[in-house]
Amino acid sequence: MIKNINVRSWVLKILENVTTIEQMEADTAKLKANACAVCAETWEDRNKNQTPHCRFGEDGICCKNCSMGPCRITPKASRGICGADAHAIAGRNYLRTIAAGTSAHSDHAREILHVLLGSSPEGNYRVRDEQKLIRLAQEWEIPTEGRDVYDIAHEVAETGLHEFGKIAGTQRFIKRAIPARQKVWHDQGIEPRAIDREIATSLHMTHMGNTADAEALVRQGLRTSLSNGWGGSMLGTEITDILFGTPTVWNTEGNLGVLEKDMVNIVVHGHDPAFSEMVVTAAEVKELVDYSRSKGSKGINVVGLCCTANEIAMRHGVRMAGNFLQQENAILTGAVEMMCVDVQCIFPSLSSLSECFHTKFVTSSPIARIPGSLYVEFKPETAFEQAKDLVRMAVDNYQKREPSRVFIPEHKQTATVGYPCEQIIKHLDGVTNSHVDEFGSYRPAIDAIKAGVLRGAVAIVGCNNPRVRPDYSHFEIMKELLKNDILIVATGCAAQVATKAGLLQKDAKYLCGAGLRRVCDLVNIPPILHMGACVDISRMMLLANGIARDWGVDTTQIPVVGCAPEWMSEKAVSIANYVVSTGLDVYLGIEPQVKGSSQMMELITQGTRKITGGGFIINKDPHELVTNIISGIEAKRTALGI
Ligand code: NFS
Ligand code: SF4
Repeated sequence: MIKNINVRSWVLKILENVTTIEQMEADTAKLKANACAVCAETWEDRNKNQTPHCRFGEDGICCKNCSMGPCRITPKASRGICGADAHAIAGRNYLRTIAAGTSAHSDHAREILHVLLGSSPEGNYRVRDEQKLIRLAQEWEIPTEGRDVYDIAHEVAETGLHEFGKIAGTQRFIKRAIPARQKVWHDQGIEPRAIDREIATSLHMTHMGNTADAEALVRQGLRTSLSNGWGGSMLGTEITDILFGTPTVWNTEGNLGVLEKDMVNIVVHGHDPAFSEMVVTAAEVKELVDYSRSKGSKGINVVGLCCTANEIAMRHGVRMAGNFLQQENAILTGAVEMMCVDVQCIFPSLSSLSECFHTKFVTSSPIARIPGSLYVEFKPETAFEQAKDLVRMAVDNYQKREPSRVFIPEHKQTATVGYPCEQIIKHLDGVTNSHVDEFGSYRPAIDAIKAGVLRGAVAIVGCNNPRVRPDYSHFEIMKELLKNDILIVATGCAAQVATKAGLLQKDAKYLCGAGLRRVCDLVNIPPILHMGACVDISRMMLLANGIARDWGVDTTQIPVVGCAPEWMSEKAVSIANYVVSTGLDVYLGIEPQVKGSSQMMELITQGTRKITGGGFIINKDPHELVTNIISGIEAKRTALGI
């Protein structure tokens, strides 16, 4: 009884401590006033101008794949000029989306592989996780005995780069999957070959005059997505860990309140940690910190945005300023001296918005050139010097800050982050004497699921999106799952919603059902495990695979599902497809743009189940979606007889 009263008072305390969506929205509204004061336009204004959206685009039934078109499917015109129907057009558009998403994640991995290829003991980039390097070399049968670490690193990098264009064979990482999954992929003809080949094949198939069969397009989509999830993204994650260290648990903070009134604020935004890691290191150089003090500031404050934030939070505890739809808000605080971006999810609007303030907007990659930005092409050989120059430039800019325009919202939350598979296993090992093999074991978690203490797990991933109330769906779904004893693993901008709300604190266990709360206590974890950036959804695939392996069942049987309540990018479509290919159901809060084809809708919600065992469940209402998730998890439990 006494215990219950304690729990209740803790629940009240944590509820008081949670930052609500309304509070986040109030901050955004105040920042919007800052925008109006300088006549700046934000995504809210542009969203209004774009609404209602073009229905043909929304339904996926506009084709501009040749210059006889564009063709649109209407009640009067059921086919394009070449005869392609709604199913062919929607299917082709969908496959192109997957190919683009795959290319983004995989090209990011390629860049990181080149950095590893150029790494050296005296250079800017070194091997930080030797153990992981050796393990990967052994997995790939690269000799390691008596060899120099950098010789091994360079051969691993070359071997990784061959995954993009290999002449024959399939992705090396698919051998990591349990045999049952490998068999599904083989039997269904969706084993991923060279990454670039799957992307090129997708573009070829969707060229005018090629595949018009929706199912064939969906199958190639699964295959291409697998070359991402069990290819490019997995490479990105592994090589990043080798170069910058496998993430460990850190206490950090998140939301715009991490910007400091009296410090030089530098925001790093994007995805490729090769750039942001250097900026973080440069900002710690004593000479530059002293220089910043000589300019009247209290020091240099580097914070992250979007997936870059996740990468550096998990490796250095660097604080996170926010997620996707907060990128303009960061500049609107008037307190950002410099925003440095690399690739992906960067609004081109940041450049004109920065001009309304003193902010320097720096682009660094030939992949993401934006007019009006200061372009400093980042090169691994000169990276550290370039980063120091940028930090110095940011310091010089501090005195140009206009104090009357500064508004830093006070909200920020503490967060415990950094749970890659290695950390999850380490924490589970801490509570059990069960047999643990070389790669560790998920058996304690499985036992908790079998006993019903934990009902299952949900991977909540993806962006936020103006199509719905930003962050709201994430927040509502997370709270409800926790109450229902369902553990959450999160990445990307979804993980940052949890950060901002305060749900990544260990005390968030008081919002959980009694079972999950006990697990959090025993294992000493928060109820939402931050697993990293979106490329790290490959970690989630290994997690699901490991659970299935230790359970002795196929991935499609375990009570683990994916959920992307507010996804927006092409990358997200590729991810959703490789999660489905891995056998898991994916719950979506935003409809994929294929509604104009009944065949495509049937294929993505039902058809893929016959191919991989997984499929999409789509529901625009977050409360209904979470009910769908819970019943989906319970149905998996029933089928397993637990
Ligand atoms: Ni993911 Fe990262 Fe965020 Fe969405 Fe963009 S930052 S790779 S795509 S918006 S979660
Ligand atoms: Fe129209 Fe066919 Fe050309 Fe597409 S490929 S634009 S449907 S003619």
